[in-house]
Amino acid sequence: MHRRVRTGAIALAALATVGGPTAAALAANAVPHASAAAASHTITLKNIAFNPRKLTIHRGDKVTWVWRDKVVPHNVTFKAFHSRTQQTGSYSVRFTKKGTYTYHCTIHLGMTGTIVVK
Ligand SMILES: [Cu+2]
Repeated sequence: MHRRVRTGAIALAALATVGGPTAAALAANAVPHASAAAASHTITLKNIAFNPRKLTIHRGDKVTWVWRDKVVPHNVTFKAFHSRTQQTGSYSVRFTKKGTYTYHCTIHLGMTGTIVVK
């Protein structure tokens, strides 16, 4: 995910430079902002597991869990917040503080995950 954001910033800078000095100046300003731009990540709940189980993101990024086990109910439970127990649908959280956040499904022992926010 980090690589994708950087590529976007470089592409934007290259594109803007073609437009002339004003655009180049804008691009110079745009790069630091682009590298800090929020990204979106998806974690699936499938085969009674979170995939990926561990995800590293940046502050401000959004994570969406998507239920894919159809008949098996799951939930996403952190210390301070949690999803509903459901069989389909999704649940999204935007992480605004650095830290390591562990979570689990209260129904299935061993169904655990970690979000690392840098
Ligand atoms: Cu579960």
